[in-house]
Amino acid sequence: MNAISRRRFISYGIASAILAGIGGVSAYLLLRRPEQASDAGRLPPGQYQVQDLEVLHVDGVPNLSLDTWTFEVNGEVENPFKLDWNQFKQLPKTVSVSEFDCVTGWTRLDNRWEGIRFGEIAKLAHPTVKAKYATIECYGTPAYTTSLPLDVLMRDDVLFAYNLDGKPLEPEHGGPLRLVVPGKYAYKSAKWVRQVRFTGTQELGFWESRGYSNTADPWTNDRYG
Ligand SMILES: Nc1nc2c(c(=O)[nH]1)N[C@H]1C(S)=C(S)[C@@H](COP(=O)(O)O)O[C@H]1N2
Ligand SMILES: [Mo]
Repeated sequence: MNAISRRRFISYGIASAILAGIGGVSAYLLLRRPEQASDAGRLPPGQYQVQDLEVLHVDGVPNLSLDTWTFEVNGEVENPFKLDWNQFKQLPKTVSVSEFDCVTGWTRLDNRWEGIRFGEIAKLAHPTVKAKYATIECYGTPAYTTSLPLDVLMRDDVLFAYNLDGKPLEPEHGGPLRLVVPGKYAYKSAKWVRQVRFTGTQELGFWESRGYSNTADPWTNDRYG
């Protein structure tokens, strides 16, 4: 090795050592989570972080059997339909990681939902030109409802979810199937979904008709209607 190439060899060596150092530091920064301090900036205004979803609903957990469970789509659509559990599970599935913000103040970050996008359901149903919203109706007493504009429901991260963090959704969290609408307070994320009805005007859901915001955006602290 002559003097020049040795010098070049040494400076390459130093450069790669520096790059490896930077790589190591950024890997450390990335892997260091979860940590309260670094997660604080990820919480919407007025929210605090919880490690597990709380269990919150207005009445008892409905006792649902997959043998008799059905999922119905109707209203302002050209192709109303009804699926049983096996048919529903054959739709193209997807995974989406998102935060979950209850209007009472708690937020769980990084929920890994698996299910069927609302968009897949709309594709099968063919909404009419009049359709602008959908009302989600649930199993249970009272039959909980919520409604959202189709432009929100068509987002890629809006799912009818049956798995959470790799496990079948527990009945108290809406199993077998719940809606998940990231970026809206969780009263929009209806548990025990039974029916999707497309509508031309927006209906008021259970909490929305009791004073909670119909737009429900956690990032603007949009809690009350
Ligand atoms: N069917 C139904 N869905 C519901 C509710 C409810 O009372 N009934 N409560 C909503 C509210 S206010 C919240 S915060 C979340 C709570 O979901 P979790 O119990 O899985 O945490 O469910 C939402 N979906
Ligand atoms: Mo909530």
